[in-house]
Order: sequence, then C-alpha cells, then structure tokens
Amino acid sequence: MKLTKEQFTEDFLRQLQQRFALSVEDSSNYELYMSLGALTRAYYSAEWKSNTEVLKKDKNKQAYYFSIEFLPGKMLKSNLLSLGILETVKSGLKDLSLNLDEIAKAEPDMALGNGGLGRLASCFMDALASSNFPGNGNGIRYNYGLFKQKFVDGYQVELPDSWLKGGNVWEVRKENKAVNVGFSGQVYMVDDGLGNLKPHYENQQILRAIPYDTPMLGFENDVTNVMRLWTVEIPVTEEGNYLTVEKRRAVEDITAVLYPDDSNYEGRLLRLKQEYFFVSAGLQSIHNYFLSLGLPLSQFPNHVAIHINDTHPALCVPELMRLLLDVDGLSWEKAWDITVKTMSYTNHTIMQEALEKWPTQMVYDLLPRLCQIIQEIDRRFVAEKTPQVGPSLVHRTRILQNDHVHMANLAIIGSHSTNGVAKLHSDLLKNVVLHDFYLLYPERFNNKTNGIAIRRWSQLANEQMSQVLDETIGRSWRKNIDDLVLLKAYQDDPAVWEKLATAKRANKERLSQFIMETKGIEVSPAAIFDVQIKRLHAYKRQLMNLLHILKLYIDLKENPAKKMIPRVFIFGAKAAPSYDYAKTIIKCINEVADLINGDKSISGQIKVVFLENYNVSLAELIIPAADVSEQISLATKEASGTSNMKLMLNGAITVATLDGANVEIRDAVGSENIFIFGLDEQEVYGYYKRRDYNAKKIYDEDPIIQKVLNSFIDGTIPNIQREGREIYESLLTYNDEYFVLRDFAAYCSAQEKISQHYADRDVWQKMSLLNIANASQFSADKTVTRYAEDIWQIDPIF
Ligand code: 26W
Repeated sequence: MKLTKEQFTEDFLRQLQQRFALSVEDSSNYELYMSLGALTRAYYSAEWKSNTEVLKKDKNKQAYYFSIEFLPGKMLKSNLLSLGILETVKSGLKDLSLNLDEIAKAEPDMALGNGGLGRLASCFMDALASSNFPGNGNGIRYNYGLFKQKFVDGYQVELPDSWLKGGNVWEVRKENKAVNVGFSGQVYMVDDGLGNLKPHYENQQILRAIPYDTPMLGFENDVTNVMRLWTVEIPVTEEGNYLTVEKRRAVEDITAVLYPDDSNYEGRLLRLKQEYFFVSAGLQSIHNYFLSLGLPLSQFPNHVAIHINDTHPALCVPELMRLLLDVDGLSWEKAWDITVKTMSYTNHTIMQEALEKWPTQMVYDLLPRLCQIIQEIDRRFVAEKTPQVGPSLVHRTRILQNDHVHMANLAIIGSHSTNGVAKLHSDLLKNVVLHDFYLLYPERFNNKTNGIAIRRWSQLANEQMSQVLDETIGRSWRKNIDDLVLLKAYQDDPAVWEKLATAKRANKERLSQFIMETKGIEVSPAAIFDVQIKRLHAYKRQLMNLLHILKLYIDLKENPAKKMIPRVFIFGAKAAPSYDYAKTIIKCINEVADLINGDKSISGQIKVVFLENYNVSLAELIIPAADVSEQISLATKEASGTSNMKLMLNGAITVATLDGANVEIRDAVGSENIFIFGLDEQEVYGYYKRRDYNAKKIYDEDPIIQKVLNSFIDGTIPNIQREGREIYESLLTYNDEYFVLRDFAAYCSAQEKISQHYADRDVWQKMSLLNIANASQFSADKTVTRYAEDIWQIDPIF
C-alpha cells in the first residue's frame, strides 16, 4: 500500500486519541502498540473485504489447513512488512521520538503451539498468502498458550501464558458464523419415512463454537487469507440454560489450554474433545460456505481441499462423512468418494510414543455417531482389502485394533495423499514406518520437505544482514527469494565477507547484551556462538552437547595452559511438564553452566547460557547471532527440523547428523560447508536389527567418556545428586537409547574441526556466505507451492 510518513503520523495520533484519549507523551508502550495494531488493521481492512468477495464470486478452490497448533509469534512488524510500510512507520514513529522495536515488545507472543509442527503451520500461513494461494488455517483459540518457562534453582518451572488478558488486536469475532458441536448422549438410526436412515440423538450435549478470524497477510501482494480459531461457549437456549459452576468450567476447559506435549501421546478425554471440537466446527463452517455457493455436492472436492496436519485432526474423515451422510443424505459410496478426494494428511514424526490411538469405548462414549462411522469405514476396509491382499496385511493396517482407534490409519485410509516432511523421513515412512500402507496405496505417498517463512527469518529478524544483502545483490531477493543465490557470485569477495562478519558481530553484541540483562552472564561477542534451540527431547540429544562441553572443561582443567577459541554454548528449550528425563537434562545443563561460568581458572574460554522461555521472539534474537547450528539428533529420529533452515539462512554453519532435512541442507551447501558426523540411517537400523548396541562397552573402552560421565556422579558438578545419577544410569544401565556414546567421539572431532575452521576467518566467512546463498530452496513459498500443485490442486488466484 502507499502511505506517506505524514499521513501515517496523522493517522496514528488520531488512533491514539480515539482509542485511549491520550497523547504520545502520556502513552505506555502497550497503548502505543494497541493503537498501532488497530491502525494496521484499518490499513488492510479494505483488501481483506475485497479478497473475501472475489473468492465468493469466483468460487475458487480453497485449501484449509487443520492444525491443533499455530505458532505465529508476534504479528505487528510482520504485518507492516507485508503491507510494505514497515520503513515508513518506523521513521514516522521516530519523528515522534518513538521506537518501533520498543513498541513491538508490548505485543504478547501468540504461542498456540509447542514447537516445529505449530511453527511450520504459521510459516505455511505466511507462505500461502505470499504466494497468492487461497489457503486458510483452522484451529483452536486457546485461552492459555504454551506455558512460560522459568528456572528456579536450575529446575524448570511452568507458569501460565495468559496471552489474551490485554486483548488481541488482530482477531475478529464472527458471531454470525458460530456453529453447534454435539458431544455424548445416545444415537439411534431412525427411518425418516422416505426409506432413509437418519440419526436421532438423545441426551446430547450441544456446545457453541465461535470463530475468531485473524487475517494472514501476503508479502506486498494485497492478499489476506484467514486463520480461523474456535472458542467454546455455552449456548443460550430459549428455555434458558442454567449450568452449575462446575459444569460451566467443564465446558470452558475445552478451549482453555494448549496441551504442552510435543511428542508424547496421552489418551486424555479433554484432548479428544479438543480434537473433535475444532474439526467439527471447521468442517461445518466449510460445509455451510460450500452450500452457500449453490453447487452440487459432487463438486465439493473441486472447491475444497482439507489438510490434516499430523493425526490430531484425523477426525476430519468421519466428520465430513457424517455431514455428507446425515445432513446431505448422500449414499455411503458417494460420501466416501468425496471425503477421500478432499482429505490429505502429513505425518510429522516416527516416534512410536507420539502415535495417537484412542480407546474405542472412549470414542464411542464421547462421539457415538462418529464412532459408528469409523466402525463402518473399518468394516468396509476389511471387506474390500482382504480378498485383494490377504488377512494379515489388513490386520496390520485396519483402523480398529485391540479396542483402539488408530488415528494415523484413519488419516491414511480416508485421504488421497500422505506425505512426510523431508526426503529421508518420507522414505522411512514408505520403507519402514508405514510400509504396510505403502503396499496398499503406493500412489498416495509423497514427500514435501518443510520450509520456512524466509522474510520473517531474514528481513524481520536480521536487519543487519538484510542490509548487506541489499548492498551486495540489490533488493530483489526480498520479494524473489531465489535471488539469494546471486550472493554466490561474491563467495570469494573479502569485502562482502567483511560486511557479513560485521553484521553478525552486531547481532552477537545485541544478544550478548540480552544475556547480560537477563542472566547476568558476561559473554564475548568474539567467541564462537554455538546454538542449540529446540524442544528438549532425548532424541534431539542436548545431552551429547552437554557431554562435549564437559569434555572441553575437563581438558582445560587438566591443561591450565591450554588455549582454545572461546565458545559460548547457548541453549533454548522447553521440556514437556511431565517429561522427567528432559527436565533432568535441563537441571544438569543449568548446573554445568553455573559451574563453568563461575570458574575463573578457565579465563572465560567457555561460557554456557541456557536462556529461559524459548519462543518465537527469542528465536528471532538468537538465530541471527549464531555461528554454529547444532542439529545432532540420532539419525532417523528428527522428521525434518526447521531451526536448521533458519540458522543456515542466517549464516550459521551446521554441525549435524544425517537426519531429517540436514541431508538436504548438506546437498544444498555441499559437504565442505557443513560438518556432518555420526551414525547414518543404515547404521542405526543395523543396531536395531542385530540388537547388539552396548553402551557400557563404549564407556569401558574410552577414557574420555569415563571422565565425562563420572563427573555426573562424583561431585564434580554440584547439586545434581539425583539428576546426575539418572543421566549416568540412562546411559550405562539402560543402554543409552539414542546412541549418544556411540556418536560422541565423532561429534567431538566435528567440533574440533569447527574450531579450526573458525580460526581461519576467510574460510569461515566463505562457508557462512554459501550457507546464506543456498538457503532459498528451503523457502516455505516453494513448499506450499508443491502442496498446492501436487496435493491440493489449488491455483494462485489473486
Ligand atoms: C500426541 C502428542 C504429539 C503432539 C505433537 C505428538 C506429536 C506432535 C508433533 C507431530 C511433534 C512435532 O512437532 N514434530 C515436528 O514437526 C516438525 C515440522 O514438520 C519437524 O520439523 C520436526 O522434525 C518434528 O519433530
């Protein structure tokens, strides 16, 4: 949009007065933020309206991304960037002696997600709009987002995230689009007098689902899609509807809190309620919209694509069947054909403990009609497939097994596409994890490597680097991300290396200051900033990072004259509140940090910083300052990873196992510009097959590992009597589930190589430059375009 600075300041001052009756001098950052947000909303409202109208008139096919998590972070600056007015607003505010970054801090992070899966959903929302696709989100408006993390005595403590308490400028409540969602009771099929069986419900609990729409703006293209999030309310009925406090609470609980588990399935009734609630509300609203277009139902899949983001929304399959059967009166065959053509599914993890399976009885009690439909889908699947492929394959792939509903099976059988999120991961799905389904439906399997919203992770997060890029290759990369490759032409240009190094240094200084302010730890921006930021999980092996830190520390203690290139090890990670082992690792990292940071004898050559409350905003601060990107999961365990892509884009060099998208990052940058180490997929499966992994033997034969592990139980690290023992036992008594000890030596030598390379500034800068230059292939714009073309069959329309 076009906006002069003068127009902006005038609009802004008016907003401030109208909203809060305040002048700039008397306003808090929060008031300034709310006014700026409201003004931004006003700036995009016309285009939002016209987009909605165009879609309704042209009846274009739209995609709906059903996800139980979205993790957008802050939206003020990204909306201003998309509108093309970020610079104007910045300088307009400056004229008023205000600072946009300070004002933006008043916005709470919208953290309705745990980690990779939720952040990916938000990167996709950005990419869909920016690539002109009509694609919308559908999810839950949790009153409380992911918990806030605090450390008390080195332990993680969780605090509630009441992000809505100050109001949310971006959302719009759509009362007239509310729908009813029914739970429990009994259902009977009754003849409607015309020979059709219709469900008759008794004692059903009816709840109201209210949508809140948040526009998702495309980058400088006037596109606004919608992320629709649902909140539960108690319906007001004509005869009145008095509920006790307890009953009210039970209802409101449905959209009260985000479950903080990112990989551990727990069969909790409330979670199942959440899943059905947003699935049913979303599908009903899509169904209503479709009916309003006046098209025959057979056309449904030509106008609607529904994406099931992991299994949490897999009830989309039986719920769409229910609408087509019970509301529209279609035959089973027609309804099934439409459903399969409409649905597609992404798998995000191979971790067995994350696979959802609900007790059939629980599904029956909560969702009796849906359970009938699931049973019928299962019955027909068995009847159709058994003659084709025999009973044992059918037995392994059917939806109902051992009195449980297997959600992945439901999602695969009820959709036309199943994809993994990186090449390696998709191959594992085909060949190992979902091999039986691959035998049944080979044509349904495909790969869609994850991607990131490049604009947020460069233009917004890293202004310093973006400016160097502008000066070097021109500004076109800001819109055409592929133009980042133009940077390759400068790979041997010391002047460009120098500029990029200066930008990195400025970002490191900014982070150092933050570390000083929040943790009181002094770190030198001249040190290597070595970063591991992701959820805390045993398979991600933060523990291996810690063991390496201890090795370096022990080395320095034993050889006081030794000089190393100083390193700052930076961690950001939340543990699921019920995940004891992950919390143990947090405590150990914190104690090691205290020990090392306080030890004057090593002259500050190592510092360890565990930043609290890792979230999107903190990622935006850490990533631009990183030199080294730790991607060290056990091969086969990390489906893709996406922080690996963000760090690469910001010029960090990756130390990685051949896991997830690391493999494709290596292919993109070349083996000489990444540090690969450790077991590969074949070797990991070799150990599983032979069952001959022996951690104790590795320990017995390696004096360094002995020293490092003994430090956990011999008092070297203070205050971890219980935790140190737990770690020690997990590795030696319980045989080191994620092969940390097996990969440790290779990891240490990769780390040594990193130090050597860093010592040669030119070598390092060139590697860093090539990482930036090759990052565009991981743009979410490309990823969603592949989804649009191969899976959803939607066209760019705006
Ligand atoms: C039932 C509990 C539960 C909740 C969330 C199980 C599993 C999940 C997610 C699927 C976990 C997740 O976030 N997976 C991550 O997805 C990212 C986006 O595709 C990948 O980059 C990560 O590798 C993967 O761990």
